[in-house]
Amino acid sequence: MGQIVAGVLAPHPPHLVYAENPPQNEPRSECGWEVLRWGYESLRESLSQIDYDVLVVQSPHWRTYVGTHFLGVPELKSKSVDPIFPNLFRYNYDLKVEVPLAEQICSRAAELGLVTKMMRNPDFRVDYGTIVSTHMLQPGWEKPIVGISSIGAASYYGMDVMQELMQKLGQATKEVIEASDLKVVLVASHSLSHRHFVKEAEVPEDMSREHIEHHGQYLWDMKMIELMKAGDSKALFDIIPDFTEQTVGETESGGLSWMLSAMDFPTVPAKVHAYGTVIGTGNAIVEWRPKEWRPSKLRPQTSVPSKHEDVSGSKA
Ligand code: 2X7
Ligand code: FE2
Repeated sequence: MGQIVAGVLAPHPPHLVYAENPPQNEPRSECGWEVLRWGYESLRESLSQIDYDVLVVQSPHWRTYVGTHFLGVPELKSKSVDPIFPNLFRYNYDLKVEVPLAEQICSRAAELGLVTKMMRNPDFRVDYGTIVSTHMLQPGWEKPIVGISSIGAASYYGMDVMQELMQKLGQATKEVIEASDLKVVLVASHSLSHRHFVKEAEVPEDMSREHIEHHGQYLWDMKMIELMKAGDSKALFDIIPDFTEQTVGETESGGLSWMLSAMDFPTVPAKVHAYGTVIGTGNAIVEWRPKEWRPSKLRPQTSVPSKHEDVSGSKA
């Protein structure tokens, strides 16, 4: 019987791949963002202890405006260049897609009322969000992926509409995986708070320049992490619209909402492998094992950050 064996929050700043100097990426770095890279190392070690067949990755940087799209070509090979940071990320990828699983999630989501579409263009350029998260999880690209786009519903309609859509997409994902014979790791590829610097340091990996862009967004990130560690997924899901508004959160893409829904709102505590900033954004590397970990004794505080709660007027 198929199963979601883990869900991970796996942020995709291209800086992390740049700092690792893998053979696939052209630019070279001296160092950088070690806490996050070591967090990915710890997550890889953890995932290496479980048996899984496929990574299902949802990315904010494959933005579709009409419906949710799914990669529908068995092999995709090209160069991915980050449009904002071409100096850091020019990555040659060669990946495999688990098309039948993608097709089934696509159909089931449509039955539940979502607009969906399979992407069949063999020359399609895969976005850097999908590539960075997948690379950091498995630099050797051993397992195939299912790639899911992020619909622009949060900006078209609002976060509440997005939450509803992601709840349904999560339900479709869960039903299809459980009816399959596959063991799956879900990947929500995004940062948490997303206010960022508008000027890059002369040496991008100069860590004396790296810090959170705004203290208020840091407090919101900590609130989210506290709920993850407490295993309170329902409260976490409910706070996502406010979090997104206050921190210009990349949660706007729906990845975390989709993943929590697909995991049926786990009450087990999540394991936080790392938290760190990249050009001022907040990034957490987090793992849920829906079935294995015991419920947390940690109780979250009920209030959201108070002293610095309103960060909406800040300079981002
Ligand atoms: O896409 C990103 C991101 N989410 C965070 C930080 C830096 C760059 O790119
Ligand atoms: Fe991003």
